Amino acid sequence: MITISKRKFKQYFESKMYSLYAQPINEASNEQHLNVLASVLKDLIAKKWVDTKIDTEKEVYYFSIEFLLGRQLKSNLLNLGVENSIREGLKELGINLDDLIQSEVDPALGNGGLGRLAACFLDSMASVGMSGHGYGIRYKYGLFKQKFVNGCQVEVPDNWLTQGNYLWEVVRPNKAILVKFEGDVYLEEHDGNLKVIHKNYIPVMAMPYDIPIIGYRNNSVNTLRLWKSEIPRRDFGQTTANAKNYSGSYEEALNYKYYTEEISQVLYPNDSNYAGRLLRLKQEYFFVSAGIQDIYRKYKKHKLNIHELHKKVAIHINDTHPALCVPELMRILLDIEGLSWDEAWNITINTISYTNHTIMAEAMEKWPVEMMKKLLPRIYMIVEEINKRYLSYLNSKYSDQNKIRRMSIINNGNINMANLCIASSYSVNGVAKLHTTLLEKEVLKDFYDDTPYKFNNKTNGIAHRRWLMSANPELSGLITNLIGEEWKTDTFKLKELENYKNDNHVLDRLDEIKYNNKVLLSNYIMDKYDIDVDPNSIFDVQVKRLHAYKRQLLNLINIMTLYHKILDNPDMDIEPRTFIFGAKAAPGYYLAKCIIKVINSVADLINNDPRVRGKLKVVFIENYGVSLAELIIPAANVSEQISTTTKEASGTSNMKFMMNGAITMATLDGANVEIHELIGKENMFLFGLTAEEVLNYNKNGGYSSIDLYHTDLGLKQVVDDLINGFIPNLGKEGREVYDSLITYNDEYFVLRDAKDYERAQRELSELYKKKYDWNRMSLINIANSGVFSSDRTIKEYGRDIWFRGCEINEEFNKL
Ligand code: GPV
Repeated sequence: MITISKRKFKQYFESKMYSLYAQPINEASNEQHLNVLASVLKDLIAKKWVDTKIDTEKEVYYFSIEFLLGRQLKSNLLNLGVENSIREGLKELGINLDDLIQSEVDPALGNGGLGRLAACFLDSMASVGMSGHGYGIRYKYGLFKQKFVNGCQVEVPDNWLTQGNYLWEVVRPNKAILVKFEGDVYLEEHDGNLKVIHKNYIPVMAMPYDIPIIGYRNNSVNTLRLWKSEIPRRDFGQTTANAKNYSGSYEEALNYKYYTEEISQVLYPNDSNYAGRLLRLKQEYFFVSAGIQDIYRKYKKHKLNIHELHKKVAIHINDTHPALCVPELMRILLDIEGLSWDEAWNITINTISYTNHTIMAEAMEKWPVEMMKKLLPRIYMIVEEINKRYLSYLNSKYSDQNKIRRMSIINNGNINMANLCIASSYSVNGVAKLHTTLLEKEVLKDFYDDTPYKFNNKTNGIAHRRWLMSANPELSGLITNLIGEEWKTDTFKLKELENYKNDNHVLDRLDEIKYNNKVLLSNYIMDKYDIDVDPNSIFDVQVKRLHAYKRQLLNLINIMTLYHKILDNPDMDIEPRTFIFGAKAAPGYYLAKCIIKVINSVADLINNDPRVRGKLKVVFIENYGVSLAELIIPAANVSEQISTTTKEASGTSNMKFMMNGAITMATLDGANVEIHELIGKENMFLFGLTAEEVLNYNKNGGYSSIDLYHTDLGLKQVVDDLINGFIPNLGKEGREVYDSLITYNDEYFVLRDAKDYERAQRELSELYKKKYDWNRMSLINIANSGVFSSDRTIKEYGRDIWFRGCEINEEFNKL
């Protein structure tokens, strides 16, 4: 927490404007105002942004290949507690703070849930006062921007660094690090000892760019350090004595420059899907090696005892993308510190912990041995040795060769990264109760049976400061009026809202706030798409990545069914609904792109049909991301969480919607199960196959979508619409979607769940007519959402994983 008076701030702002731009405030652009403001704030926190506390307490390093931060200005002001004085000060200088807030870039250095979770965790680590820092990549281009052209997704590069630098970053050239690729590895004798020598490697410089992560009103400022890859500068201090020689031709020099810069050029746009590209492996090793070397350097600077690294440092790997932390740490302990294998291994497995984020086979990273051997020769040697020792351990314990093969780190010429992580860490966690159970009982059963003590659950969470306090100020105000301020630092206090569940004034106010948020979203939709949506209609929202398992298609089929029903019975009494979608598809995911085209075509059909005017609207909002989520989620009445049961590890938008008072329409998948545990089936809408039923179909077969199609004529009608010209402007995309449902037997049970979904949607519609019942339900949802603050999640990580057995643990034991 810092304090600054309005008067002081104005002086500060003005002198900053002169020192940065040498011009008066009223001549500066919006962009310059924003730069000056960020610069003032960075000065104010500079003292607190200490480099390290490593010598006093254990530090956590969170490695993630994605960090989906969202805009920072508003949340920084909120966390610092200076929004009011700064807003007033700016106003007197003729500047509107909200304009600045809206004009900030939204750094899209992530795809979806996994990257956003990492950002929420940073916010919570700082806010609960934990010394926890992020390591990632400073991609030059983040996730593409999405445009629709004739209903199809078109990807536009996300050139977010238009000014060259990001508003909140500080570059630290004195802390650049050398990362080595390719080359040859030898054992050489030096003074009677064997040493590992790496020759002819390609040196790449990792340049750190630091972003401050400000805790909520508490003095903590942690760091997100993102690495940019560069050709080593001339004055780069670190030795490149054994490096490949690039003194040759001009062309060779250019190729080298390209090789280095390419690494941090662009974020891979896949979500929950492994593509196996060499450049991605380079990215993974690049940021891991830079981060591990950075930790090691800091550790040595503080003259700490290397034998106790695991007592001072916790390294967390966010899914398997940073799995090379394991061999990289081993490399340093073996080749630089000269420790024995056994000691190095003991330190490594007591330092590294791992989170698994999916059970889907196509997301599991498996790197070809040949690729890794060539790109990372020393690292591969270490992985091979880990595998050799792991296999001898397994062989001493088990005789079942199939089991041993399944658990092996290297198998069939591939390195199984999840297996490497599990074998090499002291903690493996899933991200929701059901997900963790599925890991233990199904996907990772062999490992769970072998080392059950490593496994634990950490149900995901969200930064309530961003997703409630900042995104929904009116609702936050109401909550504070009713129960006081304490919920802001202890979200379990939200439970006290239940005392008002029969207070009609409160329920009316809740209704009014939701309406106001819907008006804001309606205005956006009107400005952007010239579509007139009625804020009195039910806002039914599905926003998330486009993926077959998330079943946007199920939502669409229900919309089509409803559409036909209204056409058949024009006098039908239906609650007016606005269906809102937002979703990016991975550029190479053809079916997902076809689904986008189908939704857009159906939207066109319905929005232009006078027969359903005032009853149905469908809006697909382009370029869904963090900033749009902050506008959309507070305006939702209905939260669509309809993934095929067992497929969504957790989901986190389900939590954001709940906290903002939307009613959840859900399968019992991921964290929906825990929402249900909290509020019961009477406060949400459930449908669909159970986890057991899905597992049973997957194991024993017995599902035939075509049989269902022939027996359910309503369903047949909408499926046929995909290919019979009923939906205008739809070509091969309709056929592709049709085939996924019929020809390929509907892998995600869309048709199987369609009827039950329709039933649940009908019930929801009925409930909406009873205003107070609906708003009571909404209030109960908000009141029970406190457990989904990522502060709770992070405290659990601290207590059960990072600080387990440490003195500092006491602090995180107060749950
Ligand atoms: I693996 N997730 C993601 O966003 N990208 C990935 O590559 C992988 C997982 C998601 C899961 O799909 C969500 O269910 C989960 O809530 C989220 O990770 C955070 O754990």
